[in-house]
Amino acid sequence: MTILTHACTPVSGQKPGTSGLRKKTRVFMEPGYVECFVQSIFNAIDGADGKTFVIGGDGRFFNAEAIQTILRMAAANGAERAIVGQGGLLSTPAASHLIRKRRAQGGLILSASHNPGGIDADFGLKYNVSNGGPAPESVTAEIFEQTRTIDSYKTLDTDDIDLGELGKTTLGDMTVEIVDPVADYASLMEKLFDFEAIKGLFQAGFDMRFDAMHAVTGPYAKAILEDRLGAPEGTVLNGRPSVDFGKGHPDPNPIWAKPLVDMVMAEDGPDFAAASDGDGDRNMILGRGVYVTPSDSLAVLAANAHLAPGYKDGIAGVARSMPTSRACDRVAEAMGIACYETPTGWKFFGNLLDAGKVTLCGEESAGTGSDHVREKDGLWAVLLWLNIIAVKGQSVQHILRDHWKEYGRNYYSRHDYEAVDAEAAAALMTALEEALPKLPGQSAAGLTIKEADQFSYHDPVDGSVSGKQGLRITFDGGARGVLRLSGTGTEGATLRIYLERYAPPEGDLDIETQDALSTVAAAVAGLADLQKRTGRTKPDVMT
Ligand code: VG1
Ligand code: CO
Repeated sequence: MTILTHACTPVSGQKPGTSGLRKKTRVFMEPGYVECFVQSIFNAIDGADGKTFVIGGDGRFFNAEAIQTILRMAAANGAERAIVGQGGLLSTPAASHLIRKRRAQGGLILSASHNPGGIDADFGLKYNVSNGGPAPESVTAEIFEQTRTIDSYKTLDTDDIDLGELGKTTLGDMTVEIVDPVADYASLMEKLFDFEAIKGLFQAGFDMRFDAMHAVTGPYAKAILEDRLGAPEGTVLNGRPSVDFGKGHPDPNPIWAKPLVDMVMAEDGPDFAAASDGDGDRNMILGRGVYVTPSDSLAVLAANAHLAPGYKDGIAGVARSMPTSRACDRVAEAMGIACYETPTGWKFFGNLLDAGKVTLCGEESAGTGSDHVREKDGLWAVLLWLNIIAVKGQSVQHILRDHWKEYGRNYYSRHDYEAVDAEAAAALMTALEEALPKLPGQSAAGLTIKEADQFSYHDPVDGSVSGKQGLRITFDGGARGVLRLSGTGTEGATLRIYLERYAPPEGDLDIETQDALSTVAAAVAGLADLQKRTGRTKPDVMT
């Protein structure tokens, strides 16, 4: 087998964002593009020689082709073994688990997550390290450095291998193992949760729908919910992964999963509904007549995790991304455990999880997870909810209301302004950042500003500092607005405004969310000069 060395030109803008590199699919399809980025990854980690990598993706358009390229390059770079999900499929949490279980040095995960798929949509590639989690900033910075100087990549002159056939083959001197993408993950779930109790729930007629959104969790959800837990066939909707996710956005929120939300809001709707995203790391939780915000979900799970066998000894601590509502802080306080606030992106939870400082983590963007892997995990969250429902014998609505009555309610919403002119968005952020020191004491939309700062994170484990992670404005009375620019978009800039307001247990717990937050929204829009700077009067997406 000949190892070929091809020239490649450094391509600017290959900067990994919140979660790996995301670009339009056609950009990834440009000759040499994937190659240049993958070689940069190998160079950044001191080569691939003798290493084992886990490789898989969410099945979107170009997934299989990119995997063939990566395999040839891994072999040419001296890797010893590649463990690949059958058909090129691996959900992000399942890939994280495989890296850990097989003690691989790393993993290459192909996904643009909740972004649409297809030749005119989005593609992504992310490198995960040996703890199973997304590469920390030190590694992504080195990858970025490499992309700017790289001038050649190594590959093999070989045919594609059959990704559909389970078992071992070789590619050059590298062993390629094609594995069942579901089996190990399903066994892990069986260890964490009381499958007998959940089975009992379904036997008693508990009615659930899981919307896999034509994405990667279909096979996982069918194997676990329908085959192992005995939920009736038809529980899993849109369960066959498709390259363009049925032309939808595989984003589990009330906008993109509206049919599911409508179903569960109906009087005769199912008891419980859930959805996951393109790569299976996000989750949305609903009960009949009620949508659980991801921030509330994290708080409820933290308060009740001990009801599941995998967490029966309690949890060490919780962590949430900064813009996530502070609902879980109240639970942590009551439990006497620590609550950490990290920047947006799962990579910041890795150190806390590795050090045993936290057991559960979550983000407002529909991400929840625990120390069982080093990624957020959609189906895990669904199973933990099912386990809690089975033990408590209560509906989602009941559990959520009891939670608010005990801890109070953090009204919460995120407003996204998409495809904003990138310069205008950057200018808005700079102007507001410069104004921050003058804000305390001023009033906006009738609210008095208490504090205002730019969030900077000091990692308590490795001491690293990550600056410029979002602008925070808190108001007297505890309301809060946070602004940051998305690091996962592929068109212009996406401005995210996160709004929160707290109502104590004895306060009004039944206000419509957007009504509850309208004053905070107006205050933030005014302070940011939103309309003038972006030309927008209302958000594109409110979740
Ligand atoms: C978004 C979310 C963030 C999440 C990231 C990756 O990032 O806000 O919470 O970790 O997506 O999720 P940003 O920079 O666009 O706000 V996924 O499901 O794409 O791996
Ligand atoms: Co995702």
